Amino acid sequence: MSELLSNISEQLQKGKAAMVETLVKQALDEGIPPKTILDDGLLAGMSVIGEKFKTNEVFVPEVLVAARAMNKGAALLKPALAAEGVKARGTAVIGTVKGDLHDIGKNLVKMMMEGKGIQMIDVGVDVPAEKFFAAAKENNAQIICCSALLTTTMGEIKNVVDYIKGSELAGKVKIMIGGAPVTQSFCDQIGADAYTPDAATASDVALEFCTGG
Ligand code: B1M
Repeated sequence: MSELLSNISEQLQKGKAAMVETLVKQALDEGIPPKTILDDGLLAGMSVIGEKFKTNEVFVPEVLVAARAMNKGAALLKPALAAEGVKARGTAVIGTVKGDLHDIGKNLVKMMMEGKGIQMIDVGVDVPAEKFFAAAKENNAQIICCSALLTTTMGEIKNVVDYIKGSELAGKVKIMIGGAPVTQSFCDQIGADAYTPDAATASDVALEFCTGG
């Protein structure tokens, strides 16, 4: 990997958004293909952050600033990537379920998934099953991601699973679930496709679903 690309990765890990922007511009000026800048610079950096987050070497604030740097760099690459015909690796709808207004974890999951090159449709908080369904249908999403932070709203995840299973999207879209009170046994019980305990693991699993792994 070129020194410039590893520098982009390192600055991203430090959350230096302005520096990442400067370096991404420089890389484009030097004629490095946008896809290479994305894969070997930005995504490489986010992947390191994801691993460190899993092992508690970095925490939520570091992930948030790294993700902001990632978004700044990615925004510069977007027109060039579109011109090159580079498509997102997949599409996922994400939201916090009905009755629940917590969105910090949901936003982290979204950022980590964006860091894997997945297009994220964020439907916000307090989201009923019908809205998850409509957004997934409209955007041809492969995944619906439900977050819940309250024991009282966990049941709403089951409503989403039941609604999708009874809809035309049954078997076509995977349902991923998470949030502090959610567990693997709850996931098994309601028939969701995957539970993950943290944002980094969620992004790994989402990429597997998108790439058919
Ligand atoms: Co609320 N709140 N809150 N709160 N709040 C909790 C969750 C609570 C545990 C606090 C407590 O009592 N100790 C408690 C829930 C108790 C329970 O149900 N067992 C609680 C309560 C009761 C409430 C209210 C009812 C309080 C009240 O009004 N009486 C109220 C409910 C409002 C509503 O939602 N209808 C309420 C309100 C709020 C605030 C608005 C003040 C604020 C939310 C601000 C916001 O989100 N914009 C808030 C906060 C901040 C918290 C705590 C302090 C922090 C939550 C958080 O953001 N954690 C929380 C106590 C705590 O956890 N210490 C608490 C950090 C975040 C990164 O973690 O979201 O778990 P988390 O995400 C993790 C993983 O869970 C996972 O990835 C993330 C990290 O990698 N993950 C997923 C999350 N979603 C995923 C989805 C996936 C995969 C992984 O796949 C799709």
